[in-house]
Amino acid sequence: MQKTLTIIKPDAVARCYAGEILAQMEKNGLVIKALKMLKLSREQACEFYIVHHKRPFYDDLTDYMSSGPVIAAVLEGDNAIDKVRSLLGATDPNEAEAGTLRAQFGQNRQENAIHASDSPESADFEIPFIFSQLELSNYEKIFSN
Ligand code: 3AN
Repeated sequence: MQKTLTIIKPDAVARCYAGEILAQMEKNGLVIKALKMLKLSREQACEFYIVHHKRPFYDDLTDYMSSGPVIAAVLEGDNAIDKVRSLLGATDPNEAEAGTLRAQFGQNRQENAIHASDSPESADFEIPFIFSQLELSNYEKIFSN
């Protein structure tokens, strides 16, 4: 079992696609282990995307990711990181395979509906960046009662 972080981005939350996106994740065998809505500050978005700080789109990306509420989830499943990445499809929704989440719900290369960790190292950085230890242990606590 592997965990990954996914963030439903501001455009997809504003356009009311969050429920449908999470439903498709669940239908594909992923289990929601933690979930919340939050608004990233500009500084938090910059830190979250620090690996991209030299890319030309970094300022636009961090402005956009801090522009409105997002919904973050920790998803668990067999091979969850690669599985979620293939459900997402290519970065550019116009290049994403039909049926992928970005092809269905993304608008353009930046407003592409969903973020997901791209490696175990990214997941190890991203999950505790967004969720506290307490939030991460809630699922086990709730189901053990
Ligand atoms: P992915 O999210 O598919 O792994 P990355 O890691 O290359 O893509 O880029 C991170 C985020 O930066 C993307 N999800 C997208 O929102 C944005 N992005 C990537 N490439 C571009 C681009 N050429 N122009 C604007 N935004 C981009």
